[in-house]
Amino acid sequence: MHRTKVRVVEHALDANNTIARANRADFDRHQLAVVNLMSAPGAGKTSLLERALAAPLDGLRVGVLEGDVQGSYDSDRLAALHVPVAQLNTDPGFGGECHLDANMVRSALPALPLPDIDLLVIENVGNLVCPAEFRVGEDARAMVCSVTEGEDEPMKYPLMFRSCELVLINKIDLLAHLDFDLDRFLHYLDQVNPGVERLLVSARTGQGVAPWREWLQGVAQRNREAALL
Ligand SMILES: Nc1nc2c(ncn2[C@@H]2O[C@H](COP(=O)(O)OP(=O)(O)OP(=O)(O)O)[C@@H](O)[C@H]2O)c(=O)[nH]1
Ligand SMILES: [Mg+2]
Repeated sequence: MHRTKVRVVEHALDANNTIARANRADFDRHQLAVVNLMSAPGAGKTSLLERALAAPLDGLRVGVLEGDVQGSYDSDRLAALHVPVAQLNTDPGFGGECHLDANMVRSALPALPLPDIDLLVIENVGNLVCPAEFRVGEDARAMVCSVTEGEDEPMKYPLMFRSCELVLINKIDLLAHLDFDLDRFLHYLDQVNPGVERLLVSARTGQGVAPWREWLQGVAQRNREAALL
């Protein structure tokens, strides 16, 4: 019984990876760099995107794919910045999934002007477990962990922290009001993903937004260089 269950999960992930490769091929055809942005609910993904995209990103044309269980709150916020945004709801079509998978992303691609975008940021559904398991064809993964979540998060959700190239430690403006032990958090982070790039940021004050924007530009630059090889 247990073995059957494991096999079903493996098949589901295999099927997902096949579609993720098809997404990747489409992204490559359009020379599109793609970032998968993940976090627990409310850690600050949309706020940090609003900050990053408030001014043009060094000639880059950016699009956003918003993943939420329901509603268009986040895509409405980002559309106000005049970037192309598509909203993907996992509730009506997919039964309220707690993550985006490659097929959901694929279904939303026609809603985005792919030939006119250089960088696509996918804001995943707020969750620290399932989104880490499903590749969607992205070039890079970034996650937000806010200081209100507690310093032991890397030890409790290691796959998420391990599968990202960048960890944004957000709401740093609140540090003075919390017991959060930043050194201990960084120690745990290095235990699960040694040396992973990390940025101390605050979407409230703007601290760390400049290097966050540079990181996004770096992903697009890397993609352009790879296309030339
Ligand atoms: N003090 C403080 N509050 C923040 C910061 N970043 C975000 N918030 C607040 O945290 C709440 C959630 O922020 P969002 O940006 O919507 O978080 P999210 O990760 O996109 O949330 P979901 O999409 O629901 O998963 C909002 O009330 C923000 O104003 C920050 O750096 N400092
Ligand atoms: Mg959001």
